[in-house]
Amino acid sequence: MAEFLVHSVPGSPFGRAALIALEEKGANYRLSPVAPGTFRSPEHLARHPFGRVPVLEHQGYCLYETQAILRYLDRVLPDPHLTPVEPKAAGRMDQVMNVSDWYLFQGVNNVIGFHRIVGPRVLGLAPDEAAIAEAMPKAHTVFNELGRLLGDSSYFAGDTYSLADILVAPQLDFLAATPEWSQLTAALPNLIAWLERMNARPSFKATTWEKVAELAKAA
Ligand SMILES: N[C@@H](CCC(=O)N[C@@H](CS)C(=O)NCC(=O)O)C(=O)O
Repeated sequence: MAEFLVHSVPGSPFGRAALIALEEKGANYRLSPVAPGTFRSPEHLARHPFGRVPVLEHQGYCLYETQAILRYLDRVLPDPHLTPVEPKAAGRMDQVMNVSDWYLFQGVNNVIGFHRIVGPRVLGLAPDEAAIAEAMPKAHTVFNELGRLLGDSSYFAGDTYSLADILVAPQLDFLAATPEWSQLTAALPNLIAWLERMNARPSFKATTWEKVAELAKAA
């Protein structure tokens, strides 16, 4: 029996971050797919009262909120350690994780990613061009700030690959599949190169939308 159970859905950037962390740590895990349309079912609301994914189960312990899941996994599976020890690097990691949740997801990916990818691909909806155009100024602000925070470093926390890279990369990879990506990254070659490096990692290759869809089918 798998040690960790992840309730998620193929394509979810938050769910992917949890799966990437498990892959990085070589953990024994299983995906429990949450079918579209069942996020607010009594069964799923019992796990996640806000009706979202992912949810992690481990030894009878149930945890939602991706940052909490990532930090929990880093505590129970400390090898390789994905939180820098040096305080300034750890502070940068925490900052970037909050930028990801508060500014990159809210108002950028949940608008542009939703209308360009989730709507058409999952729900059969046409993109809302007005909503996308309205989100672009905020998207530019967030991208420019992420580019500034990354600077010439290999990773967001500096020299160390960390939970910040794991949380941000699935969000940016989602946006990389939209026509807005080239405009948003036109002056940010460092962000493009960083995402390419992330996508080359085995943990990222193992958790693409297609790979997670295969796991969901096999579950
Ligand atoms: N704060 C949550 C956000 C999770 C989230 O928004 N997940 C999306 C999928 S990527 C979701 O479940 N959306 C369902 C909905 O909005 O109804 C976390 O960090 O886990």
